[in-house]
Amino acid sequence: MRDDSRTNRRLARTAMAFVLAGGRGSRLKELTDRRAKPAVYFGGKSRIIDFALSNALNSGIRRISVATQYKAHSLIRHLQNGWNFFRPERNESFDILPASQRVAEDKWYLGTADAVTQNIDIVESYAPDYLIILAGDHIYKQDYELMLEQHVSSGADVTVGCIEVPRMQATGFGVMHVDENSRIIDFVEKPADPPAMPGRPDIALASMGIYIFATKFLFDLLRKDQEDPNSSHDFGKDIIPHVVKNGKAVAHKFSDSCVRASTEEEPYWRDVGTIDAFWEANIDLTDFVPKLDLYDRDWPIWTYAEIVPPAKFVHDEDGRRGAATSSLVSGACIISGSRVDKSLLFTGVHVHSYSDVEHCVIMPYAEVHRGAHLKRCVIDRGVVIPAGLVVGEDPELDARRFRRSEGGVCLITQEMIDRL
Ligand code: ADQ
Ligand code: ADP
Repeated sequence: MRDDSRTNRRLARTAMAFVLAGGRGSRLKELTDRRAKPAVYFGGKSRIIDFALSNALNSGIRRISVATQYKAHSLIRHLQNGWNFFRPERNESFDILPASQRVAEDKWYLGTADAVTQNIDIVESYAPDYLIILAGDHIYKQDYELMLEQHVSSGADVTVGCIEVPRMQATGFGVMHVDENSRIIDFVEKPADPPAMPGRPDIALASMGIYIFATKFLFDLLRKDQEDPNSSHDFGKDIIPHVVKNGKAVAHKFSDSCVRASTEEEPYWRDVGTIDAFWEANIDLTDFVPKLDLYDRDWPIWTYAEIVPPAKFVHDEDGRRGAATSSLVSGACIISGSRVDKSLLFTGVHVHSYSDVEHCVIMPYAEVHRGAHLKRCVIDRGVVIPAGLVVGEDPELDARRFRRSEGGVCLITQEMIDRL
């Protein structure tokens, strides 16, 4: 049974989630050539943005805005297909806000804060008391109602979600110092030499890029920021450091609101910003007991899924078994006379006879022709793998043909196959 704070959801109903989904995610290389990082497939069935959106929905939030910019077509199509069930007559809203030069003819969204500033009129028309600013590109499960409760009871001007990370990994994050009351006393965006937590030389306290503000407080700040010629109009670079210096910024520990089966379970939050991190977070889901539970019916990850026939596993005409073990296989997949192990197959993937697929993430409607041997690959949507292709045996050959990561994972797109 959930306790009262989880069933009342009073604060969540007065809040709007504003999801920043405009970044490219350039470290994902060719995976984000044609789609923004939030639209990249994850977990056998979903897209990355579904996690932040599902968290908002499961937290009781019924007003959501998504700001898009870079290569937004695939993302917008996904949102229109899967997230179209909000109803104005129930005081719900779901707005897709493409950077469309709303403020001036020559201005796209200049930074993350500007993505909010340019839509102040739209947000104000719904009059939410609180704004929860989220990034659309992280994998985690979090109950934002609990973070809202802390925000209100602490009297903070801004509450920043934070997580402990190994110090050397903190160079890509905002890093903060907090006092004994969790008040943020210092905040540096992407420091080259991240400051450690007191008494813990190997750990830094990193911002998750999740912020809660009272709407009015934030909009006053954004209007001032818009006039500031020295501002880059970014939350991490400008807005948060400004509040830390001139107001009351408070840190909210992810472990206080992350959704998990028991407090023994480690809080799970992943950036999946690189090919290696992306591959690993996907393949981890094939573990006997994965660190991220996609099967928790109390905290479902909603997505758009096409209505397709079931996955099918068949003996081929020579009587070879078609089987998948320790794998996540979506609808409309056909595995015929081949072996699939420790892999994720999204909708409509075909694996033909005599093939061997291991530790692979295969996106929708890709096809693996006969006798291919694939290990540690990420295969983009619709890629046709030619018969007999071998990947994962010869690192030098792989690096010449495909995008081979530091961790030895090969990203394969159709353009790379066409060049073979
Ligand atoms: P980064 O993730 O590096 O750091 P950024 O690239 O600005 O910050 O992206 C934040 C979010 O905004 C992403 O979801 C991205 O897709 C989106 N975004 C980027 N530019 C946008 C634009 N012009 N319009 C709309 N959306 C846009 C931030 C914080 C750090 C924090 C990390 C946590 O600045 O302090 O530690 O997030 O990952
Ligand atoms: P998704 O991201 O949903 O998997 P696709 O990979 O089919 O979608 O396409 C991503 C984006 O690239 C879409 O905006 C689509 O319109 C565009 N696109 C798809 N195929 C091509 C192509 N061959 N050339 C140019 N753009 C394409």
